Amino acid sequence: MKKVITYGTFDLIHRGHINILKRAKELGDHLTVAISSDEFNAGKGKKAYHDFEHRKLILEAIRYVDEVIPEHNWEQKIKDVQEHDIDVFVMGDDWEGKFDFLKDYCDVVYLPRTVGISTTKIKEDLGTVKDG
Ligand code: C2G
Repeated sequence: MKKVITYGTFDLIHRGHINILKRAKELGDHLTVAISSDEFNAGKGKKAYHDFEHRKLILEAIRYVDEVIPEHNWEQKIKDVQEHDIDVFVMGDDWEGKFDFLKDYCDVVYLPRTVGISTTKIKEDLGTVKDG
């Protein structure tokens, strides 16, 4: 079984998230999503609208997602790849090159971002405060 993993906040789920989850799943047979904890998000300077449990609930309902695990820090990726027997690591290409250190442990694939949509754009369009 070919296992794929991807990481993210996945707040206010939109077609950009769905596209990358769909395409990540197409690269294997099983997709694990590591979803950022609220504390880790604070470290990324992000405040998600939906808290961790709510974002996890939504991700688990998406047909392309087989397993959801928490992302607590930047350092856990190698351990996650080893412990979950991951073959392919996938991220949007806004992260191009940032996770190449994982090439010693699995395939690393950066996929083009979906243009024209983002959680920040949704918040701005709704007139809530921009969260950076
Ligand atoms: N994404 C995309 N197209 C968009 C928006 C997001 O392809 N229009 C992708 C991002 O490239 C990322 C995933 O969707 O691969 C999740 O995006 P975010 O929830 O914004 O996650 P991020 O803040 O990039 O956190 O350790 C990695 C971090 O947790 C990634």
